[in-house]
Amino acid sequence: MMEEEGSWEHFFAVHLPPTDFEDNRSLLKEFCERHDRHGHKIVLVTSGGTTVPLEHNTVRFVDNFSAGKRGAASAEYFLEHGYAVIFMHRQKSLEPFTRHFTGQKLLDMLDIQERGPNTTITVKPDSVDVLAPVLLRYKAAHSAGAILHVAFTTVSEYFWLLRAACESLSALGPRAVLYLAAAVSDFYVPKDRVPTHKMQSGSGAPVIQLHLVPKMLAPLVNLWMPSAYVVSFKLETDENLLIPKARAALDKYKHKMVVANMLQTRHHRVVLVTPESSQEILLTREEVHAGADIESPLVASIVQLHAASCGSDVTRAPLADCGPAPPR
Ligand code: 9Z3
Repeated sequence: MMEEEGSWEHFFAVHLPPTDFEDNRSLLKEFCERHDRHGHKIVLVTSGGTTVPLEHNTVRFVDNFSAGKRGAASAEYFLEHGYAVIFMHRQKSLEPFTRHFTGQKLLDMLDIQERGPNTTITVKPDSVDVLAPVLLRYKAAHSAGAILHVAFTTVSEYFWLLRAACESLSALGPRAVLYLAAAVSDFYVPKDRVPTHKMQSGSGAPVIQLHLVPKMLAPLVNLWMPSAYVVSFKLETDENLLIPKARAALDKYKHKMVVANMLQTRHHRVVLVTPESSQEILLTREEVHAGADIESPLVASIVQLHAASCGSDVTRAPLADCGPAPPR
């Protein structure tokens, strides 16, 4: 069958799966089957930006701003609410738990007593209060096998993983939540227009034409995950477009919710747009100053709406009952 150019079917027909795809597919399958057997809820959290390679042997690529804070923080809050989490993230973007100790923060918390072969490293007393709660939550999540990390870099790797995750998650029906916080490129260079080798400046200034990425939300909602609780995100830089575009996406794809946010204020203001309502979540200046995460009230609201949409008996067993952690 010849797929129409620009369609999602054509995208998958033209772009080969990533080299580690089968490994990730098996991990996703095992994770979903294990949690499904226990009647758990699973959320797929996508996080970070995708790249668009400009050469097959990639030296240069188009990227975007996303640091992955939204996804990494949200994954932690979903775990607290008893969800198993598939954390599908851009390689090297922020990750749950370690996000608290980026840059020099971790090393600043440590002391070293140099005594040759008996050298010891200890956590500074005033840092134990910061490190201990995060470490406890990290250990609990991993020993319960409650979180699975899978990583992508390019937009095509993202789509292959997304479809594989949906394939394994669909068995959970309404117990599955999709929380699509990754900043996925809207534009890309189709495979057959990408040169094999590094572009040479001697050939003059390149003219690069970007094409539209197919809208994967359509097959995702209609074909891959018709019973799941699907939450997409809408990012804008013009406030006037924000809510109208979020509503337009809901009307078009008929999923459960769009979380609307502005680039500049995304870490202290979001608007939850559903077919029935709009709810703004705002952090105060003091909360922002104290390091509060907006993802805490955001995830709490989504968890409540998810429970209401699929009945309160969706979780039959606590997460701790769920087998050993898969190897990372
Ligand atoms: C978001 O809107 C996320 O909230 C952010 C989080 C990417 C802004 P950070 O990673 O930022 O914490 O730095 N994600 C979706 C953005 C997006 O690309 N949406 C597209 C659109 O708005 C496709 S649905 O059209």
